[in-house]
Amino acid sequence: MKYDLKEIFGYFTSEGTYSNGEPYGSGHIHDTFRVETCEKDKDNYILQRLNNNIFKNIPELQHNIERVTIHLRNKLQSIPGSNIKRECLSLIPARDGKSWIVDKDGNYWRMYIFISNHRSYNIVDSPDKAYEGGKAIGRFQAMLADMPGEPLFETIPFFHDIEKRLQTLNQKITEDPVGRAGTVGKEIDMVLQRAEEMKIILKLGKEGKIPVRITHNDTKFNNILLDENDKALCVIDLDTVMPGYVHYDFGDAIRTAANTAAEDETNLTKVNMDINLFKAYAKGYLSETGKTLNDVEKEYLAFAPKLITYTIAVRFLTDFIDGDKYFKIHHELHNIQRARAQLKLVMSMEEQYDEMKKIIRSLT
Ligand code: ADP
Ligand code: GN1
Ligand code: MG
Repeated sequence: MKYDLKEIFGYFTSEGTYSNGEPYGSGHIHDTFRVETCEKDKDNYILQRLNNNIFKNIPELQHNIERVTIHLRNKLQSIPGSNIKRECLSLIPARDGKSWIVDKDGNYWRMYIFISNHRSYNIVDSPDKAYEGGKAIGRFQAMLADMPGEPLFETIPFFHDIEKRLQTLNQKITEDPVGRAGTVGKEIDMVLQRAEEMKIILKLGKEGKIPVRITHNDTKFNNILLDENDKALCVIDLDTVMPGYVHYDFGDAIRTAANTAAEDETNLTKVNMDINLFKAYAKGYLSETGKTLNDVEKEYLAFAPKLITYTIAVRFLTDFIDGDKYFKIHHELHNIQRARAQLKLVMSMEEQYDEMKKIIRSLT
């Protein structure tokens, strides 16, 4: 093990004694470990080495998460029967009172209570699970709608700004730092052909037709934990909770909840959007938010999955051309494989777009 997890665990004010720590989950950004404690009646923990290459301001990032989790906890406290330790992330303070530490090598770490008996899915195989995911994100947005205070810090500026993402792609194609741009001409063409239509959400925002709300911005299905009965439990991975449009959360959730295959599937015939999973997620989501969204927000919900799937394809493609500096990869072609699968998913959504619009209309 590269890190002395026991020593790092010791910097935090945990209950229970360190027993062992192992890499955990399939996130693309941080190094995540599950720490088990010796005592059966004490919590286990998630210890994360934060990616401060991507998140440039860890104190502000952590401050956001502190504010968000305090607010969520207050809300949950007023709901009878809620289990705060499982329905909301709990940051564990370090011995100096901060919610993160810097180790002797300059690594940033934070610790959460491990949410016990959860289920996490990279691929969703039933409408019931998709529905529960929709409810979880809808409720999350609804609970944060009245968070007091200043707007949240933008942990990654222009995170879902497709105009900026396309500019970066073009810049990397020109620089071609590792000589890969020539090998992905087909994917670049597929992206450029669709560039104009993807700018509509930004345009609606600039015109004031859709409001900026507090959104999660990384609603990949494995960031939504379900309980042992596959019911909505907890939304995790709060690093990108910041001002945004609801379309970003809806789109990213559909990208993952309604994909019939893995995000990086190489057999592209397996990659499709399942319309029943789409419908179920939308139903769950709108059951919590239907009353608060305005008409324009609703009208463009069906468009959102195309936008976000396209945006993530652009980001994977850009990272491939840039020499894999951003996302964790497991082999040399991983990012281009991911980009291809996401582009195939965009095409599947395009084919079913009329049906998607009909479904949203029927639910709103
Ligand atoms: P990344 O940004 O790298 O995706 P996450 O914060 O999503 O990091 O954590 C990675 C994975 O660790 C999650 O997908 C989930 O499986 C698991 N995880 C994170 N926090 C918790 C928690 N408090 N309890 C249980 N599992 C967690
Ligand atoms: C990353 O952190 P994780 O693995 O849940 C990324 C998302 C992408 C996703 C693609 C901060 O999500 O934006 O959609 O990978 N998170 C960040 O799988 O960039
Ligand atoms: Mg994650």
